[in-house]
Amino acid sequence: MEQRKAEVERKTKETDIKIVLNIDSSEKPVINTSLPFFDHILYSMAFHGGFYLNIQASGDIEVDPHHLVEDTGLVLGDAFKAAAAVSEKAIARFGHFIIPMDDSLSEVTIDACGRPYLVYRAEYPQERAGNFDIFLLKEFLKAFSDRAGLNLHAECRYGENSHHMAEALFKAMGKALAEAYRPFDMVLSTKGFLNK
Ligand SMILES: [Mn+2]
Repeated sequence: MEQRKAEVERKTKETDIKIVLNIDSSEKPVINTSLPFFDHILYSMAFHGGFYLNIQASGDIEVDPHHLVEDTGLVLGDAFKAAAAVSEKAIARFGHFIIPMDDSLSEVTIDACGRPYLVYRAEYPQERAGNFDIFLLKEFLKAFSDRAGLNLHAECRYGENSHHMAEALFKAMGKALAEAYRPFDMVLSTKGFLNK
């Protein structure tokens, strides 16, 4: 099977983002968003998902990191869509993982069906991880699921530490993505096709 790779660039007045994704390579990820905690969890996601991800992102974070975080989600969603389209082969479609991290337990369930829908549940005890506004993760997940065409259920079930909760969530997302995009021998739809 041809490797499912994509390179997507998006430049606006607010942000400049370049992402290279290879679903079929476990080469070490390289993440530079200028937001250290965001880098940390995106790295964990790709590393544990076993896919190659290179993100080079910059933007008007002095205004508010909101633009950068949301736009990174948009471009990553586009990258998954484009990379998956490289191969005609069907995918497993569903992925589910629950990951603990000390006090925290987080869960991600994915249907890579082409129809976006996000359910996100997280009650973080601290508003920040490092100096990162933890509430921005919702913007990322929404943008990502919209553009990748994922039904994404992301839930931090419980935890005492926002860093652990988010990190466990992104590890679970990496593993669930890897499972959902695993090549599969038949198209898993009773309609006979998926518009991935
Ligand atoms: Mn950590």
